Amino acid sequence: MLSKKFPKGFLWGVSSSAPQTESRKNRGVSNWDIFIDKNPKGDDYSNKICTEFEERYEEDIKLLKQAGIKSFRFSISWPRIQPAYNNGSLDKTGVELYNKIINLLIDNGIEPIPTIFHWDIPDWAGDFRDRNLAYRFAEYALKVTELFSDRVKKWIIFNEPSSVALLGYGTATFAPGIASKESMFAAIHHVNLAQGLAFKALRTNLPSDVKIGTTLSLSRTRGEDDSPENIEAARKAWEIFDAVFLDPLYGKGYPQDLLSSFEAYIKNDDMDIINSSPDFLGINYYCRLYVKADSDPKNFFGFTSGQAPKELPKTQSSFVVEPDGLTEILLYIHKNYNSPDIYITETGFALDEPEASHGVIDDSPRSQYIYEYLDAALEAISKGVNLLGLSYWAATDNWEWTSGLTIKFGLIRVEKNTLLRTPKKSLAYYSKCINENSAVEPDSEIDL
Ligand code: GCO
Repeated sequence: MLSKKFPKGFLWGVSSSAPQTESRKNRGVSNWDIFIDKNPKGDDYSNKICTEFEERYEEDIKLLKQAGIKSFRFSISWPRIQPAYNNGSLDKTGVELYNKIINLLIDNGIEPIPTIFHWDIPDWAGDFRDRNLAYRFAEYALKVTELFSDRVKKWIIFNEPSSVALLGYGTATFAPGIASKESMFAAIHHVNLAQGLAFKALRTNLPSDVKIGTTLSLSRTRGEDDSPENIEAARKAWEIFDAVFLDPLYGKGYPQDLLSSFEAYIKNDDMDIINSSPDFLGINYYCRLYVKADSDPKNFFGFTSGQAPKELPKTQSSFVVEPDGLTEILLYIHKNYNSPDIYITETGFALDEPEASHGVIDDSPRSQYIYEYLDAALEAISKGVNLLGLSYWAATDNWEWTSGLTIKFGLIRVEKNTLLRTPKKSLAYYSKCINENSAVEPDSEIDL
């Protein structure tokens, strides 16, 4: 019987991001503002307000403190820190906001773990088809980390380069809304280069006690059935969604059969720059990616999304509940990428929740799912994986990109219009796990 106990010092956290929680007030225009405003779908899908975290962070941090949360992974908004290039100078008001957030977290015994880039690019900086954006990003990353590295000891350079490059430039699903094979391969290489340049700049200039990592969205891919064409589709999906980011980061270069698609973009010592072997790897895991072959010549991926096993519980987002996939990816990374230190920087469940009744939001399925994923993480740890922490996505309900405010991941409810915060039952459950440093059986009595 596996112990339900996590190792001593396991870092329990919650995650969020600036573009999904901060309003547009007092910051520069971002690529996502432009993308959303091109095709407005009403207030439920607008990022104009989000949760006004930039004005209400004290209230949120107080709730995290009360719950015993040990770390808070948030992101710093590039458009807020550099609303215009201004010879590289930073906006004082924007800097002061993060100064206050970091200080308040530390004063409350919560470790700040900032993500430098969570997809929001100031409109003056361009987009990842342009190699120069990689250098602009690295210059910004160094300036912003030098400001706070006296107090911040873990930095996450990127959040999910795959989502940025594939969904932004390959499928037009995300900002800037491009669907082009050439643009996608250019963007993949340039986000890798941006990340590598930032790693080198931070490693050279930050204090030696600062740990530098980055976060990839990772899961082992599967065909929707075991037919040869769908097994091949899964191999292709692993290469383009995972390996083209993971392998160069760990010095393995691009997958051989995709190399020709990158040749136009690789220059000089790019691959040495990209090879960064981070101090820790952040993994965002929700569920496996299921695909099926697609021979349509217009689909340059060669596969399309497939059906997940029908017996898996569905959530309000496109993710199913699949804990064994978490164990699988953790063991795979451990075995194939030099047993790195790992933090799960995101895992979470969007639910169609009931309204509050007598001040309680009963999102019990979320507690059950958290328990199952904690159990899956414990299995990986028992097999030797250096899993050092887990951050639930998300601290509060927030703006879920093109799904807007309609999808709720949070441990804390944020009411539309009033922005009133209400802790959900799952926050009390997560708090109990933290307090016992264990995967607690969710049906045990939980004080609210
Ligand atoms: C991502 C992003 C988050 C999402 C979360 C839920 O992983 O896509 O980091 O911004 O909101 O994953 O989809």
